Amino acid sequence: MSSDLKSKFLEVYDTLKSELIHDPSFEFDDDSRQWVERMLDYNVPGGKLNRGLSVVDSYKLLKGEELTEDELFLSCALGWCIEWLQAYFLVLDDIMDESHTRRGQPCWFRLPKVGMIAVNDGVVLRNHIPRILKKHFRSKTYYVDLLDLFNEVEFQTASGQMIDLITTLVGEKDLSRYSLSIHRRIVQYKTAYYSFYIPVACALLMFGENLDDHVQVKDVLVEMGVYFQVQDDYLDCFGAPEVIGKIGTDIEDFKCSWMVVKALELSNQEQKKLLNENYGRKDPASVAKVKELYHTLNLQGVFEDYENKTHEKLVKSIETHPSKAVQAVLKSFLGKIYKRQK
Ligand code: GPP
Ligand code: MG
Ligand code: MG
Ligand code: MG
Repeated sequence: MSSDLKSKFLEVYDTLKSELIHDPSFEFDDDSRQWVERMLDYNVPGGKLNRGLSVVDSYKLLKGEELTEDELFLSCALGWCIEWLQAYFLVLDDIMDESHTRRGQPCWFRLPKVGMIAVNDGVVLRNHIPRILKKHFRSKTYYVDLLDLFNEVEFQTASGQMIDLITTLVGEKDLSRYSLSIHRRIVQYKTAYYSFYIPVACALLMFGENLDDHVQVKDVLVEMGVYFQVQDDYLDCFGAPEVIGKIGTDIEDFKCSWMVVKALELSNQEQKKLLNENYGRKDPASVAKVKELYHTLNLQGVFEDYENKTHEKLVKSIETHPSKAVQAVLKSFLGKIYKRQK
């Protein structure tokens, strides 16, 4: 990714932000304008921007030649809609997961002045997306398809988040319910569609394609998304907080994480007992015992093996695609996440 493209991308952020805080449908005063600006700057642009930049990247690869100024702006704007979607999900996810840090700073709701105003900020972030789309895409033939795409993906993500949350219900803590198939169902919905499918789908729509003709692309991207969330589950436990920018909470939150599912698969009776007694507890001693068991079971090695095999499978499956341009889009996306440390 060229630094030129990244600075262009960030320039478009400033334009979109300025349009939103001068939206004539609301009578902004200084306080409300300042709040929105600060909220956006805190939550929208501070991540890796992989999802957003992938729209531009993918569109370029599909077109096969330099983009016009207009195409560049529009693909950046679509990329930002995905970053807005991500910000909306993360602001709310951090409340639900009782997280402490995100992108190297306190979670938005942890700021004393913010608290539960963050819930409404999540709703505001979500509502910015159709406003951006209306302003810049209303006259496009693919406008309805774009709106439909964002609606579908939001529904899928919220449904995945729902199963992520209801499988952990307090009082019913029962690890025997956790399996690889339940894990897959959760992560396919809560992560894969919004992180992997939607950026490429946006580029395809902008390129004039019909998404019904790209089921194979969708399937590969969903597989990549599952792999990405397995990495996220691994990093929650074994990642360095100063690198990933967040402190893991999956053990405390009794999450159906890939780590605990693998640990259950590999544990003997005694080790299962240790998990049952310590998984899902907030006290640091219990968390340390669970992590120690993960070490004993060599989950790092198990993960490495999974990562290598999955990468190989994904490359093979990408190479069966008839279009070289589409192959390049998928490979570029895979290259961005393979062996990621954050
Ligand atoms: C990632 O789960 C999933 C999301 C951020 C989707 C949230 C969806 C909503 C409808 C709010 P995670 O909790 O493992 O992510 P992280 O590790 O980044 O907190
Ligand atoms: Mg979370
Ligand atoms: Mg979560
Ligand atoms: Mg996580």
